Amino acid sequence: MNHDLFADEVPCWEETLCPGALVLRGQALPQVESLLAAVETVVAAAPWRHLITPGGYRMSVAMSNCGLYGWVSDETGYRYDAQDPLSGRRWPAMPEVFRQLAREAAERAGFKGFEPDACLINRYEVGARLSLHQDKDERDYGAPIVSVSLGLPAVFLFGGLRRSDPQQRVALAHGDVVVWGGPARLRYHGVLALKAGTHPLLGAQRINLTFRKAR
Ligand code: MD6
Ligand code: FE
Repeated sequence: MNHDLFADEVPCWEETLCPGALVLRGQALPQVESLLAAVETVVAAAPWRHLITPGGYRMSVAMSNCGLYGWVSDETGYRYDAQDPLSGRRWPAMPEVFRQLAREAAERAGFKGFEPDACLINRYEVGARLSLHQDKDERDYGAPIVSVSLGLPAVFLFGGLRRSDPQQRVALAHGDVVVWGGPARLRYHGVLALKAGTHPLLGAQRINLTFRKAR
């Protein structure tokens, strides 16, 4: 752990999970109000929905997207799509405050020049979870993923390159940012069922923004 008091951006704790994966504790805190306002704007145009997995299950996490591409799932599989299947229109543009935060966090983790073209927005209500998976629908694994946690805390499961590898449990709190790339890019990960609680800004939910370079 390294207390980064002298960086010229936000002072925050950096925790390395493994080579290529870093938690930036509190990195998003200064922008929280604009981030939440931007989430509202996005979901006004592309409302929360529970996607269906290729196996036919309804996901407990509700999702939306912004940017050039959105991550979607249906009976035919997972994919990035330039259109919101609910409206047939393009996804809302990526808010500048999103893009800036993603770039700064990536740079801080050693990935300079990150240009996300997709932001998946996840909403967890109490009991919602995300089972162990790899992020592998993107074309270029050279770009990292940047993940921002807002609202109620959650336990992030962080495994290895095989599904059966042991997992670390990482508590992610409001304002924490995880950057994930290089040798860690294809590690399995998931989120345990959200525990009941009330966050002062978000109430009984957790919102996660994950930025990717999809194409
Ligand atoms: C979440 N995050 O935290 C879900 N993927 O709600 C992810 O699936 C994820 O946080 C890749 C890298 C970081 C992540
Ligand atoms: Fe993921």
